[in-house]
Amino acid sequence: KKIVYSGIQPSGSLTIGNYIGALKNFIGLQDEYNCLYCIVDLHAITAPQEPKDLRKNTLDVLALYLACGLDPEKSIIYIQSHVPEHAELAWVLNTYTSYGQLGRMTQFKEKSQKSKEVLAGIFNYPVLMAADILLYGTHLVPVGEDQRQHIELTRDIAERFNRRYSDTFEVPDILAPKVGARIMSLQDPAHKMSKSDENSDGFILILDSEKDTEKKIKRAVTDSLGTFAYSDDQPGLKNLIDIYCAFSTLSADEVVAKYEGQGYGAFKSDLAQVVNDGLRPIRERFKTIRDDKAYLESVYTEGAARASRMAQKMLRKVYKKVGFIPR
Ligand code: AQP
Repeated sequence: KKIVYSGIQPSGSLTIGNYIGALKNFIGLQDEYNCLYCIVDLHAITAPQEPKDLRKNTLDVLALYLACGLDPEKSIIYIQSHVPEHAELAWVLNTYTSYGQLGRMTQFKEKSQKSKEVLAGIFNYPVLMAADILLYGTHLVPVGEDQRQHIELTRDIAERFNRRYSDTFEVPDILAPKVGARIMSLQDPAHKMSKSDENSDGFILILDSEKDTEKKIKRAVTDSLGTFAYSDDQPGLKNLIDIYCAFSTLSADEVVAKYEGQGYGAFKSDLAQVVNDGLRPIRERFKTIRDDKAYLESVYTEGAARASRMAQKMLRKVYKKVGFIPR
C-alpha cells in the first residue's frame, strides 16, 4: 500500500477551510492507503501560542479528527512533538535547502509581512514540513492548494538528497481536492480563509454554533452585480458556491441553475442549512469524544509508538548516509 501523510496545526480552532481543503479528504483515503495523520504542534509554535491554549487546541484537533471519521484502527494518528525524529530530520534537511528558496515561499512572505518580528521558525517552517513528509516514505500528501509550493519544495529537497547520496526518500505528490482546495475569507475573498484571522466573521469554525454559522454566512461579502453566476468577477459569491458544492453533491453549474434569477438572500439561507447539516454529526460526536480523556490519550500514545518505529528507521538510514557514527 502507498503511504499518505498530512497534518494540521493546532494553532486555533479549525475552520471549514481546513475541513474542505484537508480533513474531509483524509477520511476516504484510509482504506486504500497506509495513512498517517498528525497534529503538528511543532509547526504551531512558529506563531506565538499561549501554552494552555495550545494544549486545549491540540486535543480539540485530535477529537475533531476522530469526530470526522479518522479511525485509529486504520490510520496512525499522533502528535508531532511525540516523535522527535521530525525535528531531527528537519535539521539535516536544512543543510539541503537554500536560503533563497525559503525566502521565496509565499506563506513565509505573507506571514512575515504581518508580524513585527520575523522568527527563524516561520522561515524554516517548510523544511520541518518536508521532514514530516519524507520521514515516512510518503507517496501522497492531501492538503489544500495553499500548500502546493511547500510540496514542490519537499520534492526538491528529496531529489537533492537522493542525488547527493543514493535513493533515500520517496518523492511525494500533492493530492489537492477538486472542489474547495482554496476556500476564501468570507469578509475578503482575495485572501484565504484562515483560523488565525483577526476578524472572526472571515471564517466559519467546524465547531461554531449553527446560529453563528448562519450569521457569518448572512454577513459574507458578495457584490452589487446582483446576478447569480460562478465567475472570477464575483469572487465572494464564487467562494460561497464552492462551499455549497463541498457540502452537497451539486456541481457549481447545478448550484447556479438552482438559484439563477433569485437574490443572494435565499441562497445564503440555504447555504447555512447545507453547511449546518453537513457539520451537525461532527459537532455532536466531537462533544462525546472530547470528554473522553482516557480514550484520547490511548489514541495518541498508540499513534506515536507506531509512527516512531517508522521514523526511527528512516532517520537511522539518513544519519548513516550523511556520515554520522552510529551510537
Ligand atoms: N482556506 C483554505 N482552503 C482550503 N484548504 C485550506 N487549508 C487551510 N486553509 C485552507 C488546509 O488545511 C490544512 C491545515 O492547515 P494548517 O493548519 O496546517 O495551516 P494553514 O494552511 O496555515 O491553515 P490556517 O487555517 O491558515 O492556519 P493559520 O491561520 O494558523 O496559519 C492544510 O492542508 C491546508 O492546505
